[in-house]
Amino acid sequence: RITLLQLEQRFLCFRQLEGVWPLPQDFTSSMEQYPLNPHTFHFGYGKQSVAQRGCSVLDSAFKRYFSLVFPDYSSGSKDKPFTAEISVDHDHCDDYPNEESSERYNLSVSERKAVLNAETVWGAVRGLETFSQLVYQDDSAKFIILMYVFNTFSWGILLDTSRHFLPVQTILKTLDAMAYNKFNVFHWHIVDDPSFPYQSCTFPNLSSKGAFHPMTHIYTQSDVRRVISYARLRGIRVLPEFDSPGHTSSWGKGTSNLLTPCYRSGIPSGTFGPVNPALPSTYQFMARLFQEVSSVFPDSFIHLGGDEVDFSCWRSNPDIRTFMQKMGFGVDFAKLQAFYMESIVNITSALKKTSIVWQDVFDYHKRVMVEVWRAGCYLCEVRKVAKAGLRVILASPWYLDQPGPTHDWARYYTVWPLAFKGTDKQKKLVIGGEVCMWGEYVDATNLTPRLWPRASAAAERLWSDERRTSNVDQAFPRLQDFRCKLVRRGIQAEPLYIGHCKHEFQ
Ligand code: CP6
Repeated sequence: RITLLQLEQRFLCFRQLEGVWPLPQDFTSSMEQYPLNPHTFHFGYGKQSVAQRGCSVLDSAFKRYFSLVFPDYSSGSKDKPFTAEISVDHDHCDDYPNEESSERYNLSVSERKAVLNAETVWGAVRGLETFSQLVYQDDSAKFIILMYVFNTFSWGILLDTSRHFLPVQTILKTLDAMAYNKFNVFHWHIVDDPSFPYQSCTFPNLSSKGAFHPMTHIYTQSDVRRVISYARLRGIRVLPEFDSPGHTSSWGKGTSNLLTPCYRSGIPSGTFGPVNPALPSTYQFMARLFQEVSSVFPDSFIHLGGDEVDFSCWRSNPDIRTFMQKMGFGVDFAKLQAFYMESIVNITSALKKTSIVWQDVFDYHKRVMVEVWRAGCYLCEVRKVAKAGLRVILASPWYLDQPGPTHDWARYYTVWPLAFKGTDKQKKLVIGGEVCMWGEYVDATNLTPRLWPRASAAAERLWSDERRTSNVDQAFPRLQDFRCKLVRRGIQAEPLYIGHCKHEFQ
């Protein structure tokens, strides 16, 4: 191991810009290098900044990034020959990030001073991440000078906490890694068929009966608040999904009359299907549940699922068939499904939330934001949704849950979400991409290496200018390097290929 003194000398320089992942949209760099010393370094607010000391988002980001830049030191100095001065135009210190939050920033570094200007604190957090990646840790360093940065798309990562419970610590760790990769949405697929870990105030039986364990495998209200506030400080939105009417088996354990009883040979078989769309009590239940969910999760978006509804149980049930006759649906179960989803969308709209649904719903209901997940010609689907004037999120090319060789990263890197025929206005409707980590084969033991650095490949695709970042061979050494940085920061990202990390020698 090297001594502290040697370490200090190593922290001395900003590294070349190509060491930043995902690559900024626009930048220039000079050949200069500037020394940094943990004893004389300081993050501070610029004089013209609207936010000043006491701003929760920036105060805590300064602390985090100080330890990321100087891993073995805990605080800055009184005597400040090098200041990183951060200024923002708006004070959103107590807000949550939302779809309009600007993440633009402008960072310039010169001798004795770095200046980071952003419209919002969220942009400043992104800029601090870049700054931390510019600090060099050994001698072949070069320089960096000036850059302008903004993101192309936004969006994020889906974690599934129903197939396997993920401890809160695991979620927080993933939020750290997301911030390092500049992902800005955590799509929390919190409940599904196998278990219902969300502890509801209104319906406590949902988790006490539907979770894998009623005490240890649940997310309490305080767990959820902790996740939301941890994400907020990193500029990450938390978007909950309560998927229905399919994928709801676990909901049946703590409720009565919510799921459809399936029939065999004219009598109830004892098994249950999707949510029962024929009973008024179903909609009363959903209204109360979504009322709670929309106050617990501050984000204005809510994911309603709507995918993979199996009609066979509905078809077997005589009460459902009678209801369909009464409603004039005949034997068209898609109409029944549309009636159900419309009612749920109405409930969430009344709560002033913007609904997102899986692409299945778009086939019969063309009014809300759509997430495309099916394989095949996913750009055909993106184009259809955009043509209908609806916003769209693309997930199909970034299914990372299945085990696969890490060199799959190149497949995730060479995705072109806008490569469909359409107008500029239609392309603007593609608001983001999402990496889906479904939970069938994933729990806390393997989540991190399965996610990183493969999700990093998607991160650069979704953040950076595609003209500058289309070459896999050029990206490879940068991604290898970034993966080492993740490992150094305590994220157990798996290796891309043969090689070693520089920090292993320290
Ligand atoms: N769970 C839920 C899943 C999937 C979906 N919804 C899924 C289906 C097929 C594949 C991967 C995931 N596991 N609720 C579809 C959106 Cl290949």
